[in-house]
Amino acid sequence: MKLSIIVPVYNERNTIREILKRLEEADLGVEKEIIIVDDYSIDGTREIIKNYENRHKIFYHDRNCGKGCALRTGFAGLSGDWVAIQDADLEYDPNDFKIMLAKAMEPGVAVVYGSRRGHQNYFKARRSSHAFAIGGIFLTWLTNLLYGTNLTDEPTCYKMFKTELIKSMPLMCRRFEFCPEVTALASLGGHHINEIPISYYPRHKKEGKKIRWHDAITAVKVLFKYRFLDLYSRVKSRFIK
Ligand SMILES: Nc1nc2c(ncn2[C@@H]2O[C@H](COP(=O)(O)OP(=O)(O)O)[C@@H](O)[C@H]2O)c(=O)[nH]1
Ligand SMILES: [Mg+2]
Repeated sequence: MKLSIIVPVYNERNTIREILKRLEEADLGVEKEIIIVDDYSIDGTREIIKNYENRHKIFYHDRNCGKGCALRTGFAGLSGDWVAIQDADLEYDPNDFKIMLAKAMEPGVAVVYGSRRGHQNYFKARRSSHAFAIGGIFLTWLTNLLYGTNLTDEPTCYKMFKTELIKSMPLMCRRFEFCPEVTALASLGGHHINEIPISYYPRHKKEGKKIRWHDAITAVKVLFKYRFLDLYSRVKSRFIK
């Protein structure tokens, strides 16, 4: 069993060293492959990452394209049996991959999400704005409504997939709409999304958080788009011969 961990990075010079250290030190009980995708950072992050070239696989984009683009670059270049996503900030704890992997190893499982909902920090107002928490709850509710899922945290970064599943998905996302797109495609493909409780240490906009309210609107559009494309193709296959 080998786990590929993709780290999409854009202007994270304050946290990139620490998150790579935590990833390297995490004892997950399986072989790890760390893949860093630098999305044309211009704050000195790229120069820091260059020091890791002999230890990890690194891809450099020649223009800023978005987190979704960076993830797709990573998926194309991975060699593990499973893949996980690790943001380049310190909001998540790589040791939590271990409990997610335990679930991943159960027979028939292809998707595991780490859920932040039960963690004490999810609503911690001082560091994270409430808007992110409420936006996340709304997107999770909408996902459950449209896809009949029973999720507690859809927009979590900690998503883990069997490599053959993620490689089979026709992903088109460029920015943060990776989350709703991959959730929609997994559910429509009939895959149960397993959730495991994880920890969470939210950061504030001032500390570099880049996601914005309009990303939630894009997420809503993507959730509707895949639901209705699916309905349309079902109706078409039934009535239009
Ligand atoms: N590759 C890439 N990554 C990005 C971009 N914008 C943000 N990220 C990364 O995506 C991750 C999540 O960003 P963040 O603002 O913390 O949003 P979160 O999804 O709410 O945690 C971080 O690792 C960022 O460096 C981008 O344009 N390109
Ligand atoms: Mg983050």
